[in-house]
Amino acid sequence: MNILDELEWRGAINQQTNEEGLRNLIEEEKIALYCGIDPTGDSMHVGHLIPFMILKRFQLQGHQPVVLIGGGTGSIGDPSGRDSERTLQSMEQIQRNADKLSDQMRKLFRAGEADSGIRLTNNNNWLADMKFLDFLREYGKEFNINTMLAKDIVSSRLDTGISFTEFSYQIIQSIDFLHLFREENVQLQVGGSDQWGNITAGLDLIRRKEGSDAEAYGLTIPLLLKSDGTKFGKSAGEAIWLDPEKTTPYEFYQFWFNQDDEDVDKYLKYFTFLTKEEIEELAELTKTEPHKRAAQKALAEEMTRFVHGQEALDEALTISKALFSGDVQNLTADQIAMSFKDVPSVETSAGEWDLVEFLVDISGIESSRRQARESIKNGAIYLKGEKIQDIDYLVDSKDSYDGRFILVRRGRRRYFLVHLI
Ligand code: 545
Repeated sequence: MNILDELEWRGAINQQTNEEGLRNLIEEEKIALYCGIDPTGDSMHVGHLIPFMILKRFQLQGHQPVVLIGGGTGSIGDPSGRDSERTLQSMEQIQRNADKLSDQMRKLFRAGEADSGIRLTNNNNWLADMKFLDFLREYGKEFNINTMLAKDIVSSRLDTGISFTEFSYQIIQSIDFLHLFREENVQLQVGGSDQWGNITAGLDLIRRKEGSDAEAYGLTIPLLLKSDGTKFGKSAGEAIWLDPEKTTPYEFYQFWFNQDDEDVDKYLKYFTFLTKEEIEELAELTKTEPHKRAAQKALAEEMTRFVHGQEALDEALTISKALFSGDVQNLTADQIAMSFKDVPSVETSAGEWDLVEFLVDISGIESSRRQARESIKNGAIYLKGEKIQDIDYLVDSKDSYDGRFILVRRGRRRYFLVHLI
């Protein structure tokens, strides 16, 4: 299947600047394409992943992907999709974030390995030393204020206000596209639908500088919504991060595994590299034997393997199995150590506590005594797999595994580990 037809089938195209032009170009030759990310945070979450997976899909068809880390643009911050001005971050913070994001990208795309071919670049390289008068003479002159004001990114902020700094953001992202077009032969920029204004601004700049027949294109992907209309990518209000320190591989696995039947087919198309045939087969299984959750299992396995690797996936599967059987009483201390090494944990010296104290002060599982008492009464607290509803219960080494760990469960599947030292 042609890459654009494939993206269409996967539901991964929102808007294109010139569908026919891009189609013809791709039929004739292999192209270079890019997507950028600003180091305004220290990790991607699952929502950021999609455009980069599209780069990967192009790569699998022989095209050349370029991942741009926005060390320069990130020092300003994209106003897209925000209703208020950002606070500037320190250059040191941005640099730290950029390093982390670069590592994440390298890991994801196995940069450096023979088959990867992904190029990483940082726009700080060409933006940082640009002189202000050069900026105004070379680029500012090409931008029409009325056009800039009409972009959603800016027009949506005219009521609440936007600084000259954030207003200028679209110019610097445009300079990137022009730079990569000139220096790396990049002819396509991909991004989320919030990037449409920045991408088209870049195309305008390329045409003004390189002539109206310069061949460059833009493609955006749709904002992903769940079938219930809420935003995709959060679990219990928390973002699902790619950084294993922020979202453990086990939690990551569970996030995908817990998707609804209504959504799972869409996500398999959108996120995985499974083929059309494989995905259609899984969709059929969701209809005929939904209780087996074969599609969710495939989705969770594919995604965990892609982001964290096979070993982390195996670990997540081991933990899931133990937790779903509920049979944690019979696990050994060593098995607990292995299976629960990814769940939140604290250390404390051995002792004897009343349950409320244990939940609030020792483990920090509950944020207040009132909340702790409520959880206990509601039957949400389990020690070593057993529900404890006695407010006066005394917690001590009898509740532990070999005096080494106390395993607490809160609600259906939140586990915590207290290490006794
Ligand atoms: C900068 C310079 C360029 C090209 C692109 C950029 C970045 C772009 C932007 N993108 C978003 C982003 O989020 C911050 C992540 C923090 C870890 O702001 N101006 O950097 C997101 N992007 C991925 C998708 C997006 C977008 O990285 O495009 O739509 C989210 O899905 O919001 O030359």
